[in-house]
Amino acid sequence: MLKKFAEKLSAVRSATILCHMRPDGDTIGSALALSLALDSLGIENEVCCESVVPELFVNLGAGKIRNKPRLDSEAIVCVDCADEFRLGELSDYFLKSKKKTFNIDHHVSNTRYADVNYVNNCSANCQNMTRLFQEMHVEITKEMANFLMMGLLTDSGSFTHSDVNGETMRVGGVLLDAGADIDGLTYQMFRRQKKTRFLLNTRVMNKVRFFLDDRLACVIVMQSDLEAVGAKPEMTEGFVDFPLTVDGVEVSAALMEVKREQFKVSLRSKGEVNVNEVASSFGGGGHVLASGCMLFGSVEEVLDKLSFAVSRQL
Ligand SMILES: [Mn+2]
Repeated sequence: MLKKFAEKLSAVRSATILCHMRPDGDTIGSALALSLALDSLGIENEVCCESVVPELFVNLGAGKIRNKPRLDSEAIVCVDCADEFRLGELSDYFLKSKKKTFNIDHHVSNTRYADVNYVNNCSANCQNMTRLFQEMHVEITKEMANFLMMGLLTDSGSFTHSDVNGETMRVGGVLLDAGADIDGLTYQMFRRQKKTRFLLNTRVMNKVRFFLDDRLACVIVMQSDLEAVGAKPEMTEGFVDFPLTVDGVEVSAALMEVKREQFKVSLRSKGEVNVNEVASSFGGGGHVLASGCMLFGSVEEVLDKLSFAVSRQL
């Protein structure tokens, strides 16, 4: 199946590579490595994503990603994208095009929406990309290895998630042999932050509230907290994970004041509580272990609603 995919992709003269909306390291890494692979085969290409690419990835080489396709290409290749609607604004472009379409992905839920599909459930789509390049007899350069490792580190939680297996490590080995700088990437991706984010973190972690016999922990970020240290809302990314490390805490919530009496709530669970159910009861949703919703009212009202909803799942 990968062989067929490789043969058909090698035969196109030009391609538009599409990332999913709100891109992560896996879709970006897959797309940029593929772009270089196609370059080496003399296949003209471009990489597009409907969303603004996070600064972190721009610093790691994602600056060439466009919002809209410009190339009159023969094919479209979607990477790390379970269905065409994950393309966001670009799903229209995909659905209306008469081009030959390709889909290479690792999600179990993938709907095989393209003309040519390669879906293999594994830790990260960059794993599939690595095997694809080998199948296409493309040499994996150091630059490509770094993009692929970026995806692997992102989706495997730096090789710590439960779906990591021997094959994940073997692909990791291929990329290290090709020159991937795992140390440098880890630093850039996970070990550095702006001083304002650090100050915001220490400030809000000082005020974490515990409920339900310490089984629910809530981080609360008010607009006034952001103003006090000069931080931006997106800097709260990852805050919700920290209280979950506390022994006994089953659910961690991060409440972000969007405006007066409106909070964006992120939820994480250790496993006992299905936070998708909690979020759904407020019109939100997500996954069993990670989800989100919007809540309205004063902080105390929102905390009340939330702890009641969690208590019903405990
Ligand atoms: Mn992925």
